[in-house]
Amino acid sequence: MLILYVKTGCPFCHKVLDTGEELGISFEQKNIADDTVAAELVARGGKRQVPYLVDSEKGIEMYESADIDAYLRANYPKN
Ligand SMILES: N[C@@H](CCC(=O)N[C@@H](CS)C(=O)NCC(=O)O)C(=O)O
Repeated sequence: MLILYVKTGCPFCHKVLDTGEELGISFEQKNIADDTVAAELVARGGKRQVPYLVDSEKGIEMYESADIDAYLRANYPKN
C-alpha cells in the first residue's frame, strides 16, 4: 500500500499526485492539516515536511517530491 502525507495547497504534493494519476497509482492520502497526522509524520520521518511517501510493501519511506517522483516512475511504471 502507498501512503502519501500531504497538505492542502502544497504544490510539491500536487506534483506527486499528478505523477500518481499519470501512472495510474492510488495513494492513501494523509493530510497534516490534522495535528494528529502531523505528529505521526514527524514520529515517522523525523520532520514536518510534505510530501512524504510510505511504500509499506517495499519498506521504503522518503521525503522530497523529486525523489518520490523518480521512485514512482522507476518502481510503478505505467503498463
Ligand atoms: N523540497 C521539498 C519541499 C517540500 C515543502 O516545502 N513542503 C512544504 C509544503 S509546500 C512543507 O512541508 N511545509 C511544512 C508545513 O507546511 O508544515 C520537496 O520538493 O518535496
